[in-house]
Amino acid sequence: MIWGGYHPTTQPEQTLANPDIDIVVRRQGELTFMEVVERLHSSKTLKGVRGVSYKSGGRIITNPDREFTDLNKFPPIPYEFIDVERHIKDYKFGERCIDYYISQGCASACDFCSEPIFCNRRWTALDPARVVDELEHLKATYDIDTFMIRDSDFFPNLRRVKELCRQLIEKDIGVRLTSVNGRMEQLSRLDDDLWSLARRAGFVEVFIGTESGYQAALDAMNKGAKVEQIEVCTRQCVKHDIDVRSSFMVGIPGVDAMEEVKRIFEAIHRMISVYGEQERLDHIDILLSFFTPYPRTKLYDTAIRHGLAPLNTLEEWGDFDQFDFKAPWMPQELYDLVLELERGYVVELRMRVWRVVPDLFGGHGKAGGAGPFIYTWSLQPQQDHHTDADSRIKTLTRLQISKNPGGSDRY
Ligand code: B12
Ligand code: SF4
Repeated sequence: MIWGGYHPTTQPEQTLANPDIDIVVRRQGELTFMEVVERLHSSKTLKGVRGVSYKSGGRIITNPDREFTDLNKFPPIPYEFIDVERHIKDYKFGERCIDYYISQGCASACDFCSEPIFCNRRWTALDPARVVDELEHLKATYDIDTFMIRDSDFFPNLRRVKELCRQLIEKDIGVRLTSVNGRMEQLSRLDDDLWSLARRAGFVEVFIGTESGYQAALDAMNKGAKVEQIEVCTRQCVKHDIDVRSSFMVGIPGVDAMEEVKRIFEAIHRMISVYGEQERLDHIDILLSFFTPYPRTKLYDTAIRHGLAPLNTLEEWGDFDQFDFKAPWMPQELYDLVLELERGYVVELRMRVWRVVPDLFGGHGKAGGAGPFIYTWSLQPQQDHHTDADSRIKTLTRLQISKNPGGSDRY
């Protein structure tokens, strides 16, 4: 059995310790997998095949890495061999949306992320002409109207971004590009011309890995971003009619968890408010999740120092809760609060926050109490005399989490 992808790449020996797995293809799979298949097909050994780890004579052999390869050297994806229809989904911008990637890798080095380990901080992107031809082909052949871009970081090379935009505008193929991933620090520096060019080219949504509204947490994860940049990016997006999807992560080891949660909620509130002020709440999507350690990342080591039990086998990693990981350093009350918001508030965001939040917190303007702190989430119309639903949505929420010195829930 052959495995590839992020986990086997970062933990080849551990993966191969599983008796059912024979070969691990590390990093980019295209050339390595092809060579492996050719060798196996002609009953040859894997000796010298770069980028593989494998079992031989009861030992695990790790061949040297393969050079990170320019995506343009790979042949186009042969869509005719797959059932494309199965991969088409509807998304808020269109009914026939498919995942697509334009680049691979990332030059940054966030300490929670597997990407820098996977690609050694290298980055490669398809040539704009090839992208446009392929999108045009997919639209013509399968009637695709929306492409969800799955790159880890789309924006490092602005010359390419501009060229792609120009070609998309020129060909006018009428497709939308959504969830285009950019780093906050980089997006906050893009000028109006580029935002407007991107919008005209069909970029209707960006994905911002905001991660936190707490500077100490951003620094602890080596994000290279500043809290102030959150609002800069959001305002640029709203100005240029581009939707935002933004992910936040709670539970970074080594930072003050209470302060972290509080600042994250404040940042979410500010982002939502930017869209709320324009009555454009349907154009922002917030994803809130818990920090989850991944193998060989710096924050995995930090997590161990803060009480995480080490994960030593593939089976342990397989059983590890990747979705609602309750870190040992995360106070239960804060964990429950975030879970509540993650499950109720965030999921329901597009359905009008103001309807959901009071249910969670016990009614309009009312405070809920939990353990050693209290939290208040209230809906405050911008002007008191406005009582209709839309004006309430405008300002949405005001969240306060503070220590409840008495531990009482009378508030
Ligand atoms: C799209 C995506 C998703 C989608 C999946 C949609 C779908 N139906 O495929 C969704 C949103 C559901 C998702 C969910 C999750 N994801 Co995700 N996801 C991605 C993303 C953005 C793109 C994946 C992709 O298609 N890339 C394009 C392909 C071509 O690249 P690739 O998958 O790496 O494959 C190449 C090589 O790895 C190798 N290869 C891969 N598989 C195989 C297999 C064989 C046999 C061989 C030979 C080679 C090989 O060859 C390929 C070509 O070079 C990546 C980040 C990224 N940009 O890659 C994260 C990523 C894979 N996800 C990640 C994570 C953590 C998750 C979640 C756990 C998050 C969460 N807590 O909810 C869940 C887990 C879901 C699950 N059930 O497993 C991490 C994985 C980290 C790790 N160490 O494992 C990544 C790397 C993001 C990150 N930087 O942290 N994800
Ligand atoms: S989180 Fe994003 S920017 Fe940071 S290293 Fe990973 S892919 Fe790159």
